[in-house]
Amino acid sequence: MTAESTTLNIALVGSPNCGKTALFNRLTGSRQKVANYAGVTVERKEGLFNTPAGRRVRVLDLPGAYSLDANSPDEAITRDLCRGTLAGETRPDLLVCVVDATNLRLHLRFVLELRRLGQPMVLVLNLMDQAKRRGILIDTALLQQRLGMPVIETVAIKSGGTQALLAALDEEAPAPGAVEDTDDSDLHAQVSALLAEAVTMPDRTDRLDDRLDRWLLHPVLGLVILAVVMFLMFQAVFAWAAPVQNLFGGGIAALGAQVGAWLPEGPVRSLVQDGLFSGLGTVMEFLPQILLLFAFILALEESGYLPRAAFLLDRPMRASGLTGRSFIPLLSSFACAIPGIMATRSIQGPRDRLTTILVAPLMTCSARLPVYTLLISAFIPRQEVLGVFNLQGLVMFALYAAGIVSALGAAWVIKLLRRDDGEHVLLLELPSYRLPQLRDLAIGLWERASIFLRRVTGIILSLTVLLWFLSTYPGPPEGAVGPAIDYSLAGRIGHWMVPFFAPIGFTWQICIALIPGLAAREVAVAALATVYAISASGDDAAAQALSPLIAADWSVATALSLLVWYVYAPQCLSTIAVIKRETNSWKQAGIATFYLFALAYLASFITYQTAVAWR
Ligand SMILES: Nc1nc2c(ncn2[C@@H]2O[C@H](COP(=O)(O)OP(=O)(O)OP(=O)(O)O)[C@@H](O)[C@H]2O)c(=O)[nH]1
Ligand SMILES: [Mg+2]
Repeated sequence: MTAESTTLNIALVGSPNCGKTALFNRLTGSRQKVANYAGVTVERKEGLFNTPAGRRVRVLDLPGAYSLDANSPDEAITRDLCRGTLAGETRPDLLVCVVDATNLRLHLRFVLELRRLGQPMVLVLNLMDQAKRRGILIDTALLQQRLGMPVIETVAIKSGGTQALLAALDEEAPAPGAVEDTDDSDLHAQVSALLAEAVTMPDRTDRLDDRLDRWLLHPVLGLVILAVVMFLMFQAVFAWAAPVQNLFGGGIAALGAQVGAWLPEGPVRSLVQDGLFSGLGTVMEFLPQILLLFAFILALEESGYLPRAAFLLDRPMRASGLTGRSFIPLLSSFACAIPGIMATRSIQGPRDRLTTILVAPLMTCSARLPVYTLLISAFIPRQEVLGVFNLQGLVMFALYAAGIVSALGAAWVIKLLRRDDGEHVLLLELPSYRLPQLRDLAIGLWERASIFLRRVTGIILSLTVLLWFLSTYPGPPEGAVGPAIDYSLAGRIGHWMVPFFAPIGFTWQICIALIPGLAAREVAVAALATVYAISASGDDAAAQALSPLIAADWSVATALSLLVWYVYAPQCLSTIAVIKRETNSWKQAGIATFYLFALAYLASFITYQTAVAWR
């Protein structure tokens, strides 16, 4: 039998945050999400690669688990795969058991537990660079002998850091049962014995991590620092991105005017100018801002700070019926609720998990940024507050805060309505602090930018063109007075929706924009731009920027009401679909849709009526 003739099936198993996904990416050249906290991977991922000797290997990346007693849905995948009971998967030929070499005391226990399964295994000591830097000495030969399996050192983040593993895969896999473990003494005792023999820890205990934690985990100071970090993030997204964004927007508008002037008058020109440049261009402008937000989130994810923030927030969050465990899923929801909702798979308690899923859409996702930014720049004066802050940035922060506070409130209500299934103590592994690598950040941002561009050129483009079509046809009848769009299908739908939305101050143009906004929130902005550009083209042939148009057309009360609407509105069908999938229940998806919609209407109503009465 030659090495090429069969595919070797291997699975990467081990405790959370030991670098399994980093190894997987290095081996297969893929770009699965890697971050410095436990529970990043929640689904199995499959990849293929060839060893230097030409052996074909199929590798599974699995969610991290501390033991085979799974508590959460993601850990159950790992448990079932190792036991060979996972639907649609055969038992792997070789378990590649990965551990964090700086954290052997915690991670070796799982290795010993896995060894009892009696399957062919190799042990991979990852993060060897960190272990060496800290002066941790590991006698791998001795470890190999005591464990009865090959022990390999890797550095998953370095190119060539997996050579030893690749070489090991080229050797014949050990026969099943060869490493059968008969020692049934306490696993903890076994780990201690192994460590005493094979590992020498450095004497120096005062590490940078501990010194940092003294500040960052301080019950009062820690919370203050967390608030400052979050605040800086939002202020930056608004204040720092603005110049780049204006430049970018200006470029798109200038290009639109050029192309428009070059095209002959008629429907094609209207489509290109009103649909593509006004509609899509308005969304494109937000790329710098969205990337800045992601840069912040990515840097936080790699730094190791997030689990600490979760730890700090555990107590305050318990007051509302959540725990610190929900923090990371909720923070991811700032990017998009979909990965946030999927990240809840690492939450143990089913009730905690459901609550987190139901409130995740209240976190302000990046698709809402265009809507917020547009309205804020049109209606909120650019003023300095207290010399350092910018009023527009403050309003943005307030909108994010409103989302967070509402999420906590909603969780509190859900807690009242549902019986608790017991308390869950927060057990979190605090990873080492790490300076985010520029290269990783760049890759992460590139991924984000391409997702955004794919959205823009896919769903947003098609909906914008569709909306342009509906807003243009049918054309006005002979001798019609008033803007042509009033006679179009979209215009009629908008007018037909107005009575329902008038109490919250929405104009018919807003009503039109709400519909395509269901598919992707950014489309609401593109839709408004298209509708206004078409409405304006009668008297003002050159397509205008949206912001001055709405500033002239809407009252401040309407603008505020729309801002508040977007804090709550469940206007994203994909989110509802993911809630259905993750809870496996139409009822929960229905509850989420209904309560978010009701909250949105109520909050907008209060805002609009108060703002009108105020003036
Ligand atoms: N210095 C160093 N960092 C590493 C190494 N391998 C992984 N990392 C970092 O360790 C962190 C965790 O890596 P992941 O690959 O996401 O860990 P995982 O085991 O897949 O984690 P879960 O999916 O949560 O189970 C990330 O911040 C990586 O950049 C390594 O060999 N050296
Ligand atoms: Mg992973």
